[in-house]
Amino acid sequence: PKEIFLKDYKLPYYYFDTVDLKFSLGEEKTFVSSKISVIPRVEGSSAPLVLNGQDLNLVSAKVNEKELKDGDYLLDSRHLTLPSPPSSVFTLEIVTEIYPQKNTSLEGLYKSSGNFCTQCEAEGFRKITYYQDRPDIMARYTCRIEADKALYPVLLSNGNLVEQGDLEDDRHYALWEDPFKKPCYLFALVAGKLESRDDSFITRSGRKVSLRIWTPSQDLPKTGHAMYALKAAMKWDEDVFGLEYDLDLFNIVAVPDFNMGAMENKSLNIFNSKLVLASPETATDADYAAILGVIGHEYFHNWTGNRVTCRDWFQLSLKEGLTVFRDQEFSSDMGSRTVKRISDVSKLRIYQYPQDAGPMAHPVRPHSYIKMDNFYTVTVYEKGAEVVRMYKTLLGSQGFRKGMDLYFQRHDGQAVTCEDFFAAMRDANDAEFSNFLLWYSQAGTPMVKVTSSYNAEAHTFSLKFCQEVPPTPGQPVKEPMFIPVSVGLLDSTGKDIPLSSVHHEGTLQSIAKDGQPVYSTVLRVTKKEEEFVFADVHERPIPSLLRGFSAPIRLESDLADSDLFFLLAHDSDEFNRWEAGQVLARKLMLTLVADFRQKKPLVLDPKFVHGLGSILRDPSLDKEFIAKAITLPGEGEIMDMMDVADPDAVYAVRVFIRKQIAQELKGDLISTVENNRSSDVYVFNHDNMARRALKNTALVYLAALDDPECTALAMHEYQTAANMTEQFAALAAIAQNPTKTREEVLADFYSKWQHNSLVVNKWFALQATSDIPGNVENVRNLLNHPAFDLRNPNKVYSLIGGFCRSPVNFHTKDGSGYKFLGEVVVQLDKINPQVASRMVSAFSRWRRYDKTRQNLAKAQLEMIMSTNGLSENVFEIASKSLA
Ligand code: HT7
Ligand code: ZN
Repeated sequence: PKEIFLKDYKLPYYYFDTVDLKFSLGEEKTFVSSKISVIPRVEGSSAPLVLNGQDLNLVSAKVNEKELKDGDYLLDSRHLTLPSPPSSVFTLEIVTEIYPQKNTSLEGLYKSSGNFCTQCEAEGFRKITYYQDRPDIMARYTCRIEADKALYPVLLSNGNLVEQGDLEDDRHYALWEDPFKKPCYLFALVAGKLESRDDSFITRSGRKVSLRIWTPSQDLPKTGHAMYALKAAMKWDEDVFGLEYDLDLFNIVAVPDFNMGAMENKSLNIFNSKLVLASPETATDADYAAILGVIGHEYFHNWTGNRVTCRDWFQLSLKEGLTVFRDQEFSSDMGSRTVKRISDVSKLRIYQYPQDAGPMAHPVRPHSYIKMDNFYTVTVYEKGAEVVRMYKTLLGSQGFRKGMDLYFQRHDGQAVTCEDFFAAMRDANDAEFSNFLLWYSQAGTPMVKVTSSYNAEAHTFSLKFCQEVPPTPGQPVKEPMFIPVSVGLLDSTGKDIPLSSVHHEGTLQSIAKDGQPVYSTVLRVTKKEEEFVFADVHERPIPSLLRGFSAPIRLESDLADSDLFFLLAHDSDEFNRWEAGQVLARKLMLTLVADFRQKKPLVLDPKFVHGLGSILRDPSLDKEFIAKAITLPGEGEIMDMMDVADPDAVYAVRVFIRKQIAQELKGDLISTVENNRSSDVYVFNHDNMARRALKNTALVYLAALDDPECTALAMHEYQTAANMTEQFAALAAIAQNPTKTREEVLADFYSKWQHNSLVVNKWFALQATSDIPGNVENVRNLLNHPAFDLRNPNKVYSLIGGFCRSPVNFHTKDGSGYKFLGEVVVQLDKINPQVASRMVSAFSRWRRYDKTRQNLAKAQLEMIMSTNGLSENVFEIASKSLA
């Protein structure tokens, strides 16, 4: 397979001005006609016009209405080339025949539950017609759809509906016109039996926008939350960024078969149903929160992605990092900022840090790819969002907004690069931070060591930073990064000390602003080694470092455990209170893992239990914060910190600590459950979600004890739960232990929910991620369960993806977990390469384990590589994992 490089980017030789599409949808095949007005970039150019195409049957091609004959064009399995097209504006007409019914890749035009839909990002439009399938080709589209009227009463595409009517043979048509120029990856079409929930939004300039959410009729009652989220997102973007919606209609369609979460097609967002449908009985608080975030995300793309798009796919983070940042801020404003930040940072640590330290490590802007689909990663999305957040940290809210305004002013309607975004931020603020751009080009998580010292005579407090960016594939040597480190200093009573000034490289910089005291400041760490000395510090302070997680780094400080306990109890930065607890927990777990490996008896530090107990009992704290603060770091995070990851030891230690905490805080945990029961009415707001989160966390701790009292309590919560959040948490609590009750409750849950496929997916995931001994066989059996379907990505993500997250069963020492995954990947690759390559990624960290496990995992990767007809998607991940 061919690797594509950023350095090879060339402007296109031809632009497309208008594109008129016509789809004639049929039961066996579909005809697609396109009429494109082509403009040579340079008048008189004699360059060939190369169009991408895949799995297409070419029916005809015309240039300026003249049919092309065999020698007029070249056709191979991936391209249609016109060797010498006209040298000035011309019309190109192409007709292709495609087979959406057979398209299991869910890319291009395909069928889902009897309805037609499209997915064109990144390079799926080439499966519909021959086209220059690259985002810098922006054109104005019309789309005429013709289909059987009874089977497909609803016909949707981008923009405005300009005409519709009946045709012969019980068919009908609709003509859509999108007034905005767009790249083809934003094209969409939907045809099917759907109904809509209708609402409207009045923009701040007084325009009425019709909002429609389309689903099969039986699901319509579950679209209320999605509509609420959409309207909230529209209002938020106006309030926070001054960005208004630009058409009179906004459609969302929910489909059950979708490779990712959702797609921001212009005015016709297509969503995975799990991110639209919710009712208190069937969806958890986490589902409700995800719907809010993703509806927001796709809506925000209308400006960051659609109005201003990417020049090429290497710039993906330009739209994705920025839009993730925007959806994170939106969710923060709609709920608790601290809790949202904790969740986002946890996600980064659990998923992105391992990627940054493994064979698939790549910069936020990758340098090359074989298959672009493989670069829709946590690095491009979540680390990319952290990069955007750092602009805001450095420039302040107002400075960031000025940068955004300038970005839209300069680039509306264009396809641009990450440098263009950087330049807008810089120029709007007269800022000087050129080596900030390294965040786009250097992979790897910077490691920053901090040492502190207090000078009681000079009343100064020094922080010395030393940074190192680890080598990553293709980047053995790194330059120092520009790292914003937000810092506060606590006095002995736990209050923030006012910061007056700091010495840095021979200058004394004032921190206080306009005579007002300042309690947090952002240090700009830009060198390999650097010292900052705070002046006027009249007692030895405890530093609160990297407040709010101001940069995506690994920070190692010389703080003693007593300092961390102090920060846990007092830091005004709530994120850092949580973080202090996590640092303590990580240290403790690593020590116990070492003890376990040396067969020493495990003893839990009573100070740690005491610290958690104080948090649990503190009525002044937000309940969701408490839930997060008493949750231990996951196994993956601890394994990540070991020279050789030992899943069995980490798992055993985590279970030991959890049981110990449950035992020692049993009384508090029981009252936490009892005092936080819900009323019958489900309310989606922070206070109610926080209460449920705390209750569920306490219940899971208690059930770990596997004693009759706690099991009875969990059963009671399961049976009396009035919503899925509590019912599922009680089920998960009970399912921790390999008992008969577990089997009974799992069976009961399935029989209750067997007709709701989204709930059944939760049931699959719960069993797949389970740590109960010997679960590989169980999961293997579930592959044959009547409700399982390898063609449905949600089912695969629940069962197979869930299984790969189980620290003990996936990594079973006999290799049965790896063998299972290897076999599934080979089977799945023939159906859906995008999903298969997501699954094969679970092998990518095989070198982190002991020799026995390494050999077993490697053997599976080699088996996959030797499979005939392997997709480029899986090839890229498997080969890079082995390299
Ligand atoms: N921009 C969307 C990306 C997407 C996608 C990419 C590859 C394959 C299938 C896909 N479905 C959606 C989603 C987003 O980030 O908003
Ligand atoms: Zn996105």
